[in-house]
Amino acid sequence: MGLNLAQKIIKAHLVEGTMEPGKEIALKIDQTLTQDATGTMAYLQFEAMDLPKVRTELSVSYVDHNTLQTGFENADDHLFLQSIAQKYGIYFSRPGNGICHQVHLERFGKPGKTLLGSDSHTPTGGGIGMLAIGAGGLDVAVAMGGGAFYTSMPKIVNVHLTGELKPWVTAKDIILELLRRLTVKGGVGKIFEYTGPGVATLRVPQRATITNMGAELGATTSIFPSDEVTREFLAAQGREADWQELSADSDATYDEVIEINLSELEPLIAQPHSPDNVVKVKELAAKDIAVNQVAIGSCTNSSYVDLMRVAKALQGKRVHPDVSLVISPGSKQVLTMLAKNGALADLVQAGARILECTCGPCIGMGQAPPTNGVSLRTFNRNFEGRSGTKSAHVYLVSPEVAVASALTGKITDPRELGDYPEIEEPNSFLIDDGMILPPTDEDVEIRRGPNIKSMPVQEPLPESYKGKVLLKVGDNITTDHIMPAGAKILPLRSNVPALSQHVFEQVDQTFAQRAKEAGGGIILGGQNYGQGSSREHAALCPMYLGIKAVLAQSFARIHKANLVNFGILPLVVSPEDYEKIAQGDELEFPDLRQALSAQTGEIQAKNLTQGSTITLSYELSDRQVAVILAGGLLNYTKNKA
Ligand code: MIC
Ligand code: SF4
Repeated sequence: MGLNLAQKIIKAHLVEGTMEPGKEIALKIDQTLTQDATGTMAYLQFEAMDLPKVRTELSVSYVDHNTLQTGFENADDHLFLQSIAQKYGIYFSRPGNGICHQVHLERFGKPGKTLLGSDSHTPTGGGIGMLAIGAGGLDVAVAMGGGAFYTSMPKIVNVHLTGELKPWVTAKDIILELLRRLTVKGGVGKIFEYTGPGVATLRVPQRATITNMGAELGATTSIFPSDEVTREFLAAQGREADWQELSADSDATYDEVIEINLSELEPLIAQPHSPDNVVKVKELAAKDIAVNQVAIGSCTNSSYVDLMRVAKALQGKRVHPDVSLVISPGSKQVLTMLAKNGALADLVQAGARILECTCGPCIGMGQAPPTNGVSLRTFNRNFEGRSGTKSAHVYLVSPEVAVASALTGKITDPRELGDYPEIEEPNSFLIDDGMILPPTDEDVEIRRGPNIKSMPVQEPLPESYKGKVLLKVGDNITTDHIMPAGAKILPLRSNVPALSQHVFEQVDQTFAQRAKEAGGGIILGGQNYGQGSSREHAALCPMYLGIKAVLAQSFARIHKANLVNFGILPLVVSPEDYEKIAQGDELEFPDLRQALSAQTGEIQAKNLTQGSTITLSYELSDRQVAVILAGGLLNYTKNKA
């Protein structure tokens, strides 16, 4: 029987396990990427492994998140990261060079390779046929040390594309359509593999928009075949030698099939506060919704073609007086090309505010919208408060919808703009890697500013445990709820004690204080707990506050792995028991270690407050159980050594 493309790459990298959906597999990792907001922790962890150099084919450290530098913290982190990169054989992409996923696609990604990144949008690399997966920083540190990456074997979904996109309908609308159909938890435990005649109609940046935002489905990753279109892209990047043809066997099978006829799609929009709250743009256009801000950029939609089209649509026109239009190009390559061909002048003349080539407003690093403001963004997440303004209404759209709305001042169907500006992808991109420092053999001293604090350690799991349910939350809690980002808090990413004060602060201001006073406790969540970003701080900081277990109806993949890595027990609670447990209840887990070691998949807990007993379940591999018993992956690895 033939293999699909995802299976082929997995098979070629499989070091443990079998390719049976749901079973744990271990993969050899060829490439890693980190960004500065998760990278500082990842490198502190790598340092602790005491290895002379990274053991991957390629590792790149990007600085793209924390670039506001309102105090010394970010700049200190950048120096730390630069010196670490030099010391351990890692490429260093300097601040200003671009957003990690965009730059990695342009300059480093290779079809058929595995890429592990400490950022949930690492699957962007699937746009050129990589198996690119997001993970917590500790998993990436282990991969840099040559260790395998453990995950459960996903189901492979065939997204079969037919037809062709109509003018003003875009790749963003394809992924929004999938989010509309499947929701933010529809992709958990799955890889989305794109096939069919529609694939050839999509250029690499369009494919990358789709694989990027597959993260919002909760998917393990998404992948396109590597074909002639991929070859042309890599050739235009001066990297044709990195190309190889890759696709599924003709008799490949899949666990599920989804059909999308591209010709039938229309411009779509995700409404506040979730990427799956998707409707047709024309429905909202009919409602005359005034727009305060339009933000174009992020790792989802900031390619050369995206921004050229925006520039063309703005040429000779002026942004609506009530709209602030901000644009953050994806990379120095994109921005320089726009500057050289004059498109940048068109953008500036039209009234756009040009930001540096970083994540910027996507992660709340500046450009927070006004109170109750409406912000249209070409980004991938519109979780409440992520923009920096809790009362803001953030919508997710294509650059086409964004620019149309920036011109009219209200949510607008771009088809109203008339002729679609045809933009060709260039035959050759501007290649200048001067802002990427290659590894050297020089011996360097690590520069550690006062913001870089050491990693806290966790005790092994106790024999039995008693603790209070400190917080009860609902479905689809994001890691932005658990560990918020934004301009005020993000600079504390390498300072766990300080960062921990902010855990759950969007949800309950008193949480951190209460957790400290109680000496830790338990969190109770609904479905898809921990969706969104890969930030391991959403496990690490609760661990620091003494959280020992999270009870949820289901977990998002990366967050569950992060909980295990930091010795926090992820337990599954039934919807009925979830209803019965109240915030403040005291739970007791007698013989916890023993119950877990027995690997029965079930654990009993006594609700001391209510005088009842509940049965919780867990899905953990033997390795994961051992990690939790040890008090996390660092202890586990040390014990093994
Ligand atoms: C995000 O988009 O939420 C981030 C910021 O890129 C995160 C990583 C982080 O929190 O540092 C992600 O997606 O993993
Ligand atoms: Fe940066 Fe936003 Fe992409 Fe995250 S989603 S990597 S914050 S641009």
